Order: sequence, then structure tokens, then C-alpha cells
Amino acid sequence: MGVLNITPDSFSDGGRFLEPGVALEHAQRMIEAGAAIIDIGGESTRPGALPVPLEEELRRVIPVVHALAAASGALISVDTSRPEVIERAIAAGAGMINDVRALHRPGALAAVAQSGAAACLMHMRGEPETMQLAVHFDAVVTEVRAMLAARLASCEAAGIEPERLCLDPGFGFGKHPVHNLELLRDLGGLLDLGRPLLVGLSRKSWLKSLTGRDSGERLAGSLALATVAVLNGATIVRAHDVAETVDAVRVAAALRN
Ligand code: 7PJ
Repeated sequence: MGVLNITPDSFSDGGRFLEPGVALEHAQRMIEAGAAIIDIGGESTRPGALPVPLEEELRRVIPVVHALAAASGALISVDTSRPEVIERAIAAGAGMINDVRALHRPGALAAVAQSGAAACLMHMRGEPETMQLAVHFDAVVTEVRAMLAARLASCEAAGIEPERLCLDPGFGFGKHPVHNLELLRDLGGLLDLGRPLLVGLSRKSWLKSLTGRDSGERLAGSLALATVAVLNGATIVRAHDVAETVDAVRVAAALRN
């Protein structure tokens, strides 16, 4: 899953893809490099990020979904939590909704249920603006697993078949490096939920605590994390550096399988 941030403020590539033509070109480069899914986001969810008005999120995302759907057969995912964006994105050609709020917003479950689209349910506590301020877990894997199981049940009750869903422990979302490490080491503890696991590890800020490196220098660390994630059971890897990540995933998948 290649990341396409159409935002002025994403921590690693903010402002680069605000122009729809440039965004489309970048998506096509990622597809050529081996991405099966393109994840388009119009609102940054990095720690401390502020919300974007609905109209602005639509303005950033929908034209690119339209253009990419016309130009390519890749699965288009839209990174959003808003039911209005979910509906418009699916109508424009998105086949998947990637929601860091796990379809918690009023209307989000219904918008996905009606559509037949796939969705990723991610674990997060609180909101991006404040999620790193009061982090506490007694048993992080158990607690993440319980939340994801509850969201799976809510989806099923709302008419979203489990076959449409994948799950994500939400690395870095309301978690300290020690929690991220424990989740990655024990990722297999989420496999009995019966759904494919998606992981987002690319360039994340806890790589700063592991390697000391700033955002533009985290490729090697990101590839190490992606490799371990696949060995431990991940199926979908969300990444900025697609060609390099595809190689790492192929190596790890060969070992695993
Ligand atoms: C994730 C995401 C992630 C899923 C972001 C970043 C911050 N969606 N959106 N999982 N991260 N499903 O790219 O580091 O980890 S935005």
C-alpha cells in the first residue's frame, strides 16, 4: 500500500502532492514500483495534527480519486474518518476506506456498509491532536486486540461482512516506542481475529528513538520494521518508499511462506 498524502503538513512529505496532476503522477510511479493499493489522504493524522474542514478534505481527495480510478486498475484506498468523504470517495472510485478511527464517527459504519467497499480498522486512543499526551497500557497487545475485536463485532452488526475488513494495531497512534515494539514482536497475537493485518511503520517517529534518524533518513529502519512485520504475519504494508518496501516484503514473505 503506497502512501499518497495530499496535505500541506504531513510529517514526511507535506505539501509535495497538493497539485492533482503531481499527485496522480506519484501514484502511478508507486503502482509501477509494485504497489497494489494506493492510500490517498487529505487530512494529516500525525501526532499533534489539527483537523481539516470537510470541504477542504473533499477538495483535496476527490479529484485525485477520480483521476486515478480512470487511469489505473489499482485498488484505491482513502484515508478518512468522515462519512461524507467515505461516500463521495467510493462514488468516485475508491474500493477501500482506511480509517484511523475504525469507523467510530457517526454515520461511518453505515456509509461503508451500504457500499460494498473494503475497510481497514485501526487501533488508536484519543485523537491525533492529543494522543501522545497521556499514554498508558497494562497489556498493550491484549488491549489492542480487545478493541479491534469490538470494532469487528460493531461492523458485523452494521452489515459489513468480515471478509471486507482488515485490522491494524496503529503503530505510533497513542503509543510509546515500548508499546510499538511489543505490538510488533507479538503481532501474531492478533492473527486469531481471523482478518488480514495491515501495518503502517514507514518513517514513523519511533524510528527516531531507535535509530536517532530524522524523517528523511528512516528508509533502512522502515525496511527492517516492515520485514519483521511480514515475518510475524502482516499481509499489507503501508509505505512511502514503495520499490524498496516491495523488495523487503518479497524476501520476508518468501521466508514466511
Ligand atoms: C497509518 C495510517 C497507519 C493505517 C497513517 C503516517 C501517519 N493508516 N495512516 N495505519 N498511519 N491504517 O503515515 O505515519 O499506521 S498517517
